[in-house]
Amino acid sequence: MSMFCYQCEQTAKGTGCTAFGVCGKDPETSALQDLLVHGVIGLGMYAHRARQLGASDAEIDRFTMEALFTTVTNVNFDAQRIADMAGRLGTLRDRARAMYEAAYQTQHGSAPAPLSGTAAWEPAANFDGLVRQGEAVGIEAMTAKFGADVTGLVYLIIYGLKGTAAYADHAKILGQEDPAVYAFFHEALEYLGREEYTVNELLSLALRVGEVNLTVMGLLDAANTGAYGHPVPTRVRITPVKGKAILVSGHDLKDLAILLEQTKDSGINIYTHGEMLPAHGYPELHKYPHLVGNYGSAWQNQQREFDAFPGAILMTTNCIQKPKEAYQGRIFTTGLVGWPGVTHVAEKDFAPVIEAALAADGFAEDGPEQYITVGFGHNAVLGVADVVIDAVKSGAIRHFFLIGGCDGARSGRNYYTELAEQVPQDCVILTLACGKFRFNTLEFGEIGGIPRLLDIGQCNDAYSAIKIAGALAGAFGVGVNELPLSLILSWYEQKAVCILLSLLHLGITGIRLGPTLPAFVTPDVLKVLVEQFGVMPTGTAEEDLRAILGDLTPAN
Ligand code: SF4
Ligand code: SF3
Repeated sequence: MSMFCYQCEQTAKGTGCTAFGVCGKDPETSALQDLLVHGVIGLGMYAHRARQLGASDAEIDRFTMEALFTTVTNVNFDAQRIADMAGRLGTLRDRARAMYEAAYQTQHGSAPAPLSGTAAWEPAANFDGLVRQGEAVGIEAMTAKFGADVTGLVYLIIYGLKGTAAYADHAKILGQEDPAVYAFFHEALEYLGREEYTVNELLSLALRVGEVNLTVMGLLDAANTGAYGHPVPTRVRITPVKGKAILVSGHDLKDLAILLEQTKDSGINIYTHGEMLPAHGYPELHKYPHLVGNYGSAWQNQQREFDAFPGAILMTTNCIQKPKEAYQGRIFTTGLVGWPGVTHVAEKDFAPVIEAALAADGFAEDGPEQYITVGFGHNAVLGVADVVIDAVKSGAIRHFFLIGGCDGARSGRNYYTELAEQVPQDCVILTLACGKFRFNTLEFGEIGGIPRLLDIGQCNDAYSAIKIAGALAGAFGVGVNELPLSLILSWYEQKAVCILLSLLHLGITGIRLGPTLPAFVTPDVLKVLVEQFGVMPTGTAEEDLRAILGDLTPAN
């Protein structure tokens, strides 16, 4: 059985995983994920038409997000769970069709013509049948029909939607939803289901994904800060504390909050891993004394780091990798994450995680104290905007670098460490997402009391970075492109795709993107991105710094 997937940066040979995913995704899971995307397009075709007639359904809206999020890289490798979702998708598509037909009947007094193509898909009766259906509807089938450029653009939109769906799902979990977001998803999916594409329409739809993603990241910002307060600069211990331990990874702050509550009298210490690090900056999470610190680094180091961690591990979202046997019995998934054979905590009763932590050795002694600082969200940074603006005006701060994005395992990512190290002393580095683990323990010092390294948060906190940039531009009376600010981004999976689309939607030019360009961006599409947006691949740290700053000697 073969497969084709090119949705992430580590795709095989830089072109596509064809025999087995570099991420560990097997061909069956890949086919079932393709089927989910196909089915959700058909669902969107009916849901969009129904909404235009005034009818919508909260379960259909939410499931659209969950289905797309499930197919994001490193989220769910459990083929059976994905097959189950495909079955539920069929049921909800039927419900969307009935909703549309009833609304049409009410308004027009007659039944609408049935939709064909993707909207008419009927889920196969069993697992093997579903896999076979998935094999027939993937990227290769589309490329044969429409060519690489159009297929690449369609998948640029699908990947952007997947990333945005992940953020929308996080926001929904904390009670923030916007019907306009669901309406856009169904409209976009309906367009994709029509299979009559023009390059211009696809490009403008891709930018609209970016626009809606901005709205969604705003919702998520409101959700996170509403539930847990605005992040404040917070020192985080990055070495172990003696005692039993649970490590929490992923992006879902609510899962962490629930676990903190359930463990508060257990004597177990809780640590963050990867994208959970920014949680320490939120007052309502930081208040738990047993949230003792951060352990390890970015997701791609998890096999080594989880192996060495003497406690239980909870994966709340992407990015999970194949668990090593050594910790298979003490790693748990929750939410949409899945790995076959790993215990899944569906109902947020983390008792099995707590038991596993108590059964494990825990840390025998304290590690040497070492700290980093997180918590520079938009509220904290803009709270000292006057100081920052004065420092820019006086020349104390020459330039800002946003060095952020997803990390990954492939070589070439040392670029980001080298760049951060070589940024001159009169420049400030803003960072976010998991790429920062390559340099966030280095000592960067301060400029007039402002730390030279400001950790804004998770990848979705790109929203904070955009707010900060917008406020600075406003204060200086210029556009964001005229600010002394350079964006140097690392991408790995589909959340980075939707953030890039948001930046392009905002008209931000001159973004450097690495460590390699997406395989689904064909040379012709790349030409458009270069001509219209000045997107460029990363070079070497020194070349890029010279191109941005000219002289690398600090002015003071
Ligand atoms: Fe390959 Fe990435 Fe797809 Fe996994 S998600 S199969 S690594 S392209
Ligand atoms: Fe991306 Fe997995 Fe790190 Fe949220 S999500 S940043 S790679």
